[in-house]
Amino acid sequence: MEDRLKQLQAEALEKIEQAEDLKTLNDIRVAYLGKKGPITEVLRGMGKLSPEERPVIGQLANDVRAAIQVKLEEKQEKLSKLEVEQKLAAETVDVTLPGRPVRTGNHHPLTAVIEEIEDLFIGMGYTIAEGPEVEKDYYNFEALNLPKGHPARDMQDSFYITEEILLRTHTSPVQARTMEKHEGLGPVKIICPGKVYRRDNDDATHSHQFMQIEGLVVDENIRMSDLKGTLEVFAKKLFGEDRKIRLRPSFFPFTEPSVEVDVSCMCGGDGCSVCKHTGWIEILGAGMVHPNVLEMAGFDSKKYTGFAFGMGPERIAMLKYGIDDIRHFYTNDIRFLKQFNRA
Ligand code: 2NL
Repeated sequence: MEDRLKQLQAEALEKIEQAEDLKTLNDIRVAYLGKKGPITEVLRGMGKLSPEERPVIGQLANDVRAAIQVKLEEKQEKLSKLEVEQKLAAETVDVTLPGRPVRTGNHHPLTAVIEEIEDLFIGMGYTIAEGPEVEKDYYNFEALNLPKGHPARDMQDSFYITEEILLRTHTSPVQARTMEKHEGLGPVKIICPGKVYRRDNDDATHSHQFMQIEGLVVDENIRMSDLKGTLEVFAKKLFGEDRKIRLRPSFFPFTEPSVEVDVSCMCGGDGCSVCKHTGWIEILGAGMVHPNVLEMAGFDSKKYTGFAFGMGPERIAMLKYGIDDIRHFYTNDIRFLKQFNRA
């Protein structure tokens, strides 16, 4: 029995020495020291021994158990440490690596330009007005001094829903509706941004769907000089304080007189491809609201006068950012869109 115990001790210590992980170590503990283990078995069989042998074997069995226990604890500590070290080595983080950049979105360049223009006019006391894209012939044409059969209608061919309902060809119907709501009482001072539609063939500078921003001021004593001063402030704020504007006579059915408005080119008049060597770039159309338009909207044209202007944000954005094809705004190429990240 003595030999058996010594053999068990040697065997257990050897296995413990060779254990490579905590699970194996626990298996060894259960196998040798557990209730069904060989040492417990030896102790149970003590009754069969002679009284002289009993204390000797008892002592030895306890010593063997203690020796195995001590060895187990030593090895467990070693393996635990090793496990932590391996874990740390595997999870090493290089804190000096640069972080991943945070990806942020940005406004569409058209939205950015429209909002910039809106803010500029809000700063001059205007409010923003919006209206339907599916519009009545009356508000899109008739109320703007374009009766049925008027030749100027040909320039703004639309998409028709019915004979009397169409997709608006400009944002002017929003202004006509707003004036009507005022019931002949000024002042009206609004900016109307929105989507408009025209039957047209798409190319680098034309689109059947595009954006427009129109402005309208109606009050007593509104004069051409008010229009000119307003547009001068607008052009300088949008393109730079060193820019000038110039008005050329033009025609629109809803304004009289009508003007075409140019901003001086950034080339300073030396001549470049943007201004086609003229030193001037056309940016919008404008004029004094036609008395017929005021009267149809319920204003007394002897008491009230007004000015109005209209521009295309696509064209403004193309000039501001040097974009060469209007279709870039609608085709959603992320490489194009990402370039217009405002600070
Ligand atoms: C252009 C020209 C213009 C207007 C729009 C307007 C609206 C009302 C009354 C009178 Cl309700 N006028 N709008 C006036 C002149 C020019 O737009 O070239 N737009 C892109």
